[in-house]
Formats: sequence, structure tokens, C-alpha cells
Amino acid sequence: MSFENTASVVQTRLDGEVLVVSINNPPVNALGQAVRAGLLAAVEQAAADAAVQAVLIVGEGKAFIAGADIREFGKPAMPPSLPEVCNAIEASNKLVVAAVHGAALGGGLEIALSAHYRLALPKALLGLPEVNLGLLPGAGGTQRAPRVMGVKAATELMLSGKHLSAKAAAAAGLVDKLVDGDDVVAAGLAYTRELLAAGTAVRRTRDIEITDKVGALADLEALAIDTAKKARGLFSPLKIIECAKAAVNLPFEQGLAHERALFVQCLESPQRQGLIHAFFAEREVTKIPEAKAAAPRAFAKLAIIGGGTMGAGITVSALDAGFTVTMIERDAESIARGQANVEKVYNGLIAKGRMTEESKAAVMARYTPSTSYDDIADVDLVIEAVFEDLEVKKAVFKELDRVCKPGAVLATNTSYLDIDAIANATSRPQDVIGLHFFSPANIMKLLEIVVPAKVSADVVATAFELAKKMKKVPVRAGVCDGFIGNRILAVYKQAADYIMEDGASPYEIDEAVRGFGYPMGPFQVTDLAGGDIGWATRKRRAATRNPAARYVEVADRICENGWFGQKTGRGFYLYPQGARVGQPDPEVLAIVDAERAKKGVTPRKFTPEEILRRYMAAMVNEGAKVVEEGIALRPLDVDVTFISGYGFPRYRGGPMKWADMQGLDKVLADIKEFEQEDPLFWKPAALLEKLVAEGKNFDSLNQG
Ligand code: 3H9
Repeated sequence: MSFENTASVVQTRLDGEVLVVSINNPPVNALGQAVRAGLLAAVEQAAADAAVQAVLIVGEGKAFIAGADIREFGKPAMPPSLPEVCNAIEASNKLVVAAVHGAALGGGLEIALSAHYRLALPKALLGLPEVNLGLLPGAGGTQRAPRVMGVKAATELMLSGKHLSAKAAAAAGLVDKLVDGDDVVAAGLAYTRELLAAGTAVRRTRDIEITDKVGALADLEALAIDTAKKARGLFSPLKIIECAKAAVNLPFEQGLAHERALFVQCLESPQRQGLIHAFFAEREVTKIPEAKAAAPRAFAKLAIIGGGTMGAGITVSALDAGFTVTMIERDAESIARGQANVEKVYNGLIAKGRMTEESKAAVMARYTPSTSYDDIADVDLVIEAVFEDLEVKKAVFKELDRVCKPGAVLATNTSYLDIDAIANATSRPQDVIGLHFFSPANIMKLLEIVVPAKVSADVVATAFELAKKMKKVPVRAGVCDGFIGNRILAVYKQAADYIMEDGASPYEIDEAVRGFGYPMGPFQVTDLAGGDIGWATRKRRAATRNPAARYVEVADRICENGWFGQKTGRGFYLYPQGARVGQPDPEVLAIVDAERAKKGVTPRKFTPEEILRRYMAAMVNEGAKVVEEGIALRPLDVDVTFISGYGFPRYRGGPMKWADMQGLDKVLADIKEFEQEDPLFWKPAALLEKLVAEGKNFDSLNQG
């Protein structure tokens, strides 16, 4: 047995008649230039060595190959290209087998599809998730996958970006053999030898004929219609369908050329930049100083205080993550309601066929309702989710301080309140932290982890560990009114109110914001959340509001009518007979007109571009202030907050990335222009001015 290239990211060794090619490029064996070159060299080595009868490709570590090296996109291309490597593998005259034990994604699956046979172990994950990065499979995947698994299934796989389990991939025809166990080299060698012994010939994917072309094109037409409806401004999905059509209509080589051209279009699109920024930013948010300084505390038993909508949603998240949960409510009636709220979620899953009565019973066996704080003396972590009122929360924390064991983590779920004040109501502020869940808490991904002054590092690390177990996207935030998300939201919502009072209707504003890629505009969101919630906040802040600041009263007038949005059948929109999509309301427009008249505002016309210019400038300016004050660790934390919790279009990368892509000087110039009208509201963030003066962008603060 001889070893070659052992220092390289691609190692080869001859095992009898089989050249074992092993990729070792941690953490996920991405196909960087050195891996591509190594794979090409291995194919050439096999061709040149008469002793080699077959080639076996495997990945070391957890992954087979997680795809192209995403960090290389946007940089000058370095040969060999991935399509070249795939073509060389496929063209090999020696049998090539890919043995997949972990992630074979994107370019990784394209390598496997270029091999002549594919084997998978149980933990394999196969998929073409390029769409999530604003791309399409660009190394022959759009031409080979349809030939291997059928045009419709392959296109659906590419459009969804889903990862298939080994079993599902085998059922779809994507792998030829499933093998139990975890020794991928042994399984791969055995399979390769089985194929050699049977005299199996080389089988090239490019030679597979797509037989039912008419049926395939009809399927693609249907997918195109569906995709156009759902894509909401996304560029690459329709290009994926074009590539699939090329696979049906064109000879293989021409199909590849077509794929290449469309891949380059995707690569050059700003959507690719936005989506790849989002990919890395979602991983970077977990890299916080406290996690480096301390290990998380151990926790298995949780208590949730409060069984309302939030408490129940958090309970479901905790149960789903495998924890034991005791829910505390003040009396028998409330605890029954809390349990009903939890069960409602599981009953919904049962109705949809996504859960069985047995599995629900198994989950609920880890749930205990109680009306006595004494029952949570031994829990490791408490999440309080009672009514959003500082005094009420302080009283709960005094109780927790009394009963909980030393070292228990005490978390408060609040959207606005001063967590330092809550922590100081206990004798152990080092154990108190904020966890801001978003509603519905069992579905929404974002979790703001709010770090008060006295909390210890291991408690922060524990909160991040909890987020991981609950499959949430955690963002570290400092204490201030509204933390990262709601604080910035309050400001751009105010900008929307000003635009409305100055001349645009709420409907025009919502439409412009949807045009940017949001699923809903700000007034639709108000109606969905319930106008009374914002009204309560405005009343709470009335006493501390700067009397010199501009204040738009339209929403107050609407609330005074009892129009709280969808739940009351009208708000900014009308919802006749429980409709979920609102209709413009002439009476709301009359209220807006009356408010303008009261303030002597002569309404003027706003184009969608003008609306967005102000809306986004307000968001970015406040985002910069939040970073400047250390409320957010980095601009990327603001981006992830908005993508995961506020419907910001992922393909635009988040507000700070968006600003970078516009050019910060341009955004600052807009703010300065608006500052002429209202110097108080539009005061430019010092950080923004500093970055522009230094010729830097927000991303420069994300590094290191
Ligand atoms: C493509 O293939 C294009 C081709 O069709 C055509 C080309 C011509 N590159 O997620 P994790 C890093 S496009 C570079 O935390 P997990 C990641 O940033 C690609 N780096 O682990 C992190 O770094 P750090 C299509 C990558 O176990 C570390 O690896 N492929 C890449 O939860 C661990 O990642 C995809 O879109 C990459 N491709 O999940 C797959 N992938 O430690 C993208 C990961 O510094 N990857 N990193 O924070 C994934 O979906 C997940 O990473 C995976 C592992 C499921 C593999």
C-alpha cells in the first residue's frame, strides 16, 4: 500500500486495484482550489497507472463535500474550475465510485453525480442548495441531476434547496446503494470491488437519455408558474428552471454551456452577495466574547412562568428540544389554559399528519403544570413569560430568587423592559439574562439574547447553548428600550408615519415595502400584531417623549375607534368576514387627511423609490447607532436580527449589508438631505459619518 500527497487536502493511496481518493479539507471539505486541483491530479494519476482499475472518492471528517468553497465567490477564478473537474471524473475510463457518509451538497453532489456509481451511508445528506445562496448548481448539476433522478424531482430538489437523507436519495434514484455502518472506506471498497467483479462498465451520467421530453417540459412549465408566484423577487429559481429546460432540449455539452452562462449571471447578481453574507452572518452571530470566555452551565430541567401565547410557544420550543418543562401559572384556570395553548400546537400537527397521538403523549410526558413556585426548586433554567410590566416581572423574579436553587439561570422574555432593573430585584443578578422570543415562539427563528450589566459569562454562554438546542438563531443584544430589533423598528416605523402624514397613503407605503421584498408592509404588520400593542407602548412612552419631536397621531385615532387590526376586523385595512388580506379603508384615508389638515400639511406625491429611500435610511441610521453604542456587537448582528425576525428579504443581506451595497456615502447623503427637514429625527449616526470619512463600510466592522 503506498501513500502519496499525504500533506495535501486530497490524499491518494492504492488499495490493491482501487485508488482511494480522500478529501481532507476541514471543516466541511469545501471544494477550494487546492481540492479541485487535487481531484484532477488524482483522476490523472488513475489514468496513468495501469495498476489502478477503479477510483473511490471519499471525504474525511463529518462531510463528504459540502460544495464549492463559498468564500471564493466574488474573487478571481482559479483553475481548475469545478465543471472541469467534474467532466474529468465523468470522462475517466477507470470506474469511479463516490461513497458518501455525510453532507454531499452543491458541488459535492455534482462530484458524486459525475462519478459512475454512488453509495451512501445512513448519515449521508444529499442536495443542491445553491438556490439558498442566490446561485444554481454550476458544475453540471442542472444537467446531470435531471438525467439521474428525473427532470421534475431534480428541479424540485434544486428549487427547494432541501437536503435529502440517504434513504430519500436512494428512493429518488440519486444513489445506487445504501450501506449500514460508518466505515465509509470499507463500504466503498467493498462496493467498488463488487462492481469490478461483476465486470461493470463505466456509466456516464451525460449518456443517460431523458425519454419523456414532452412530459418533462409540461412539468417544468407548471413549476415555472408556481415559482414565479413564490419567488418574490428572487433571481436564481427561474434560472434553475431554464437550465432544466436546457437539460431536456439541448445536447449535454450545450446544456452545460447554458448552465455556465446562467450560473455566471447568478454569481454576478447582488442577490448572491446578500445571501452569502446572510449564510456567514448566521454562523458568526454565535461567536461572542462570553462563549469564548466560559463554558455553558449544564441544564436539562426547565421552568416556564406563564402559559399565555408566548409562554406556551416557548414551552413547545423547549419540549421539542427535548427538555423537561414545568409550567407555572397563578391558578387552576390559567394553568389549564396554558396547557390547552401547548396542546393546541401539537393537535394542529396531528391534524396535518405531522405528529401522532403517541408521539404527542411522549412529548407531553415531559410537561408538568403547576401553580406553585415551590415545584421548580430543582430546575436548571427558568424562562419568565408573564405580562409585559416591569413591576409584575420584578415580583416574579423575587419569587424565583426565593425558590430556585443556586446557579439556576433566570431568564426574562421581554421585548422592551429594563433587564438590569429586573436582575437587580434579585439577590443574584449574575444569573439573570434576557431572552426575547418572537411570536409565535415555537416557529420564529430569532432569539435576542439580552445581556444585562451584571450577568456572568457562563450564563450568556448557556443562553446561546439553549438557542442552539431550540434551533433558534441567537443574536446578542445589549440592554436598551427595544434592544436591537424593536428599537430600530420603532424608528423606521416612525419614518413610515412621517411619509404617510406628508402625502403617501399607508397602502402605497406597504406596497413599496413589499416591492423591496418584504412579505408585508409596516401597516399590514401593525394590523397583524394588533394595533393595541403599539398603542400601549406609545402611551407608556408619552411621558418621556421629547415634546419637540414630531409625532403622528393617525394610529392613535384608529385605535381610539377600537380598530386594532385583523382581530377586530379593521385597523389600517378592512377585513370583512374575517378576511386575512386587508382592503384599503376610505375612512382611514379620511383620518389621515384630517390629521394632515390639523397640522397644516399639504400632501405631496411619493414614488415607491422615495418611500424606500426614507424607510431604509431610517433603518440603517438607527442600525448604525445600535452598533455604535454596542447594543449590537457588529453590523452583521443587526442584519441577522432583521432577516430572522422582521421579514427583511434575505437576498438583500440585511439592512447593513444593503447599505454597504448601495454605498454608505449615498445613504449618508440621503440622511443629510432629510436632516434639513427634521434635524431631530434625521440626525446622522456618528459611526456612519466616521465610516464614510474613512472610506470604509459596515462590513469592515464584521471582521475579526
Ligand atoms: C456550490 O456548490 C456551487 C456549485 O454548484 C458550482 C460551483 C462552480 N464553503 O454550517 P456549519 C463553513 S455552492 C466554505 O456551522 P453544520 C461554515 O461557514 C455551495 N465554508 O456546520 C462554518 O465555518 P466556521 C453549496 C463553508 O455542521 C463551518 O464550515 N453548498 C461551507 O451545522 C461549519 O459549518 C452549500 O450551500 C462552504 N461550502 O452544517 C452547503 N459550508 O466554523 C453549505 C460550510 O468558520 N453548508 N462552511 O463558522 C451547509 O449547509 C452546512 O455548513 C453543512 C454543515 C450542512 C455542510
